[in-house]
Amino acid sequence: MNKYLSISEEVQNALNNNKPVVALESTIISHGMPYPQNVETALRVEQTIRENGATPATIAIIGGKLKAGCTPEEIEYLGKKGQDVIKASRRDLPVLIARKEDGATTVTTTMIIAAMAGIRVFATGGIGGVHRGAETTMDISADLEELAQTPVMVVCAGAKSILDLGLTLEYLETKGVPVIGYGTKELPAFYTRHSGFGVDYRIDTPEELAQAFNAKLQMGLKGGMLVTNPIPEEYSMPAEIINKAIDQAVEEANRLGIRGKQSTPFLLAKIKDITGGDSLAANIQLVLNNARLAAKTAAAITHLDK
Ligand code: PSU
Ligand code: MN
Repeated sequence: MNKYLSISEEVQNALNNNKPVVALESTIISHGMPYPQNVETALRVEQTIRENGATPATIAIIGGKLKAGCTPEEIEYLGKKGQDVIKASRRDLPVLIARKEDGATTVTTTMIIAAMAGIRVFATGGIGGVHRGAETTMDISADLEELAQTPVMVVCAGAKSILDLGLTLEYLETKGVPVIGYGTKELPAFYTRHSGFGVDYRIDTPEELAQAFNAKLQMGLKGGMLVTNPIPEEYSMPAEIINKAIDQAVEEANRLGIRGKQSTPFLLAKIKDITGGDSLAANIQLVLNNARLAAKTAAAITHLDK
């Protein structure tokens, strides 16, 4: 095992005994939600994974260690420090590790560390993608490249229209990443169940998700799989309200010249302010919903292995 990786005892025990484990990211804690809702949500998500029969492994970089399994104290620390923690993508790992710094892991780095630890399923809210206007800014999230090369299943609620959803799907197609709709043939748009874009396949059970992912691994096809799970109807937001808020946030980001890694955190915070917190409430619910599906799917994968 590489000397930079530190797997918690609980997670290591689960892995040794072929018990289901679900990875969770830490940028959603530090940069994706405000304190203290970020910490409350992170702990609730861990609890939900336990209730559904799996072991949670919140992933982060602490003091230069790649942690698979954070303690509640470490989650509180990351949540309180918020945007002062470095948002760590693939390119940030070498220097952060050499300097023994802290880092909040994005979808990209959470996948990298999960794969190093032997964890195959990861639950989050939304992934990064091709940003609107990427034809001139070239702002395309490293998350898409990671999905193309690292063998982890990512369960999310689709992508937000802060991104160009059509271009994001095209990119994933080029890179050979299967995009699955859970119980739907339409790509969910995070806060709402509908985007107007189709996905490759509809799958209705955790067992079939497990079989498809297992087939990919066994064939030796590199890369992960993206499972898009629509927000439950009762928590979804009215499309006109959320789309207006997103357009307004994107306009403001352009006006202020926000770019690069600041872009996604800025937009998320702006949308929350414009919607008076309604988007945060929806965000929390969709993450819990993804945690449930990921836990069941991780369990189904361990049954296939036997
Ligand atoms: N989308 C969300 N919440 C988040 C993120 C995206 O709804 O917290 C975070 C994730 O960590 C994701 C990252 O991997 O933003 C993407 O950032 P960028 O667009 O800079 O690649
Ligand atoms: Mn970017």
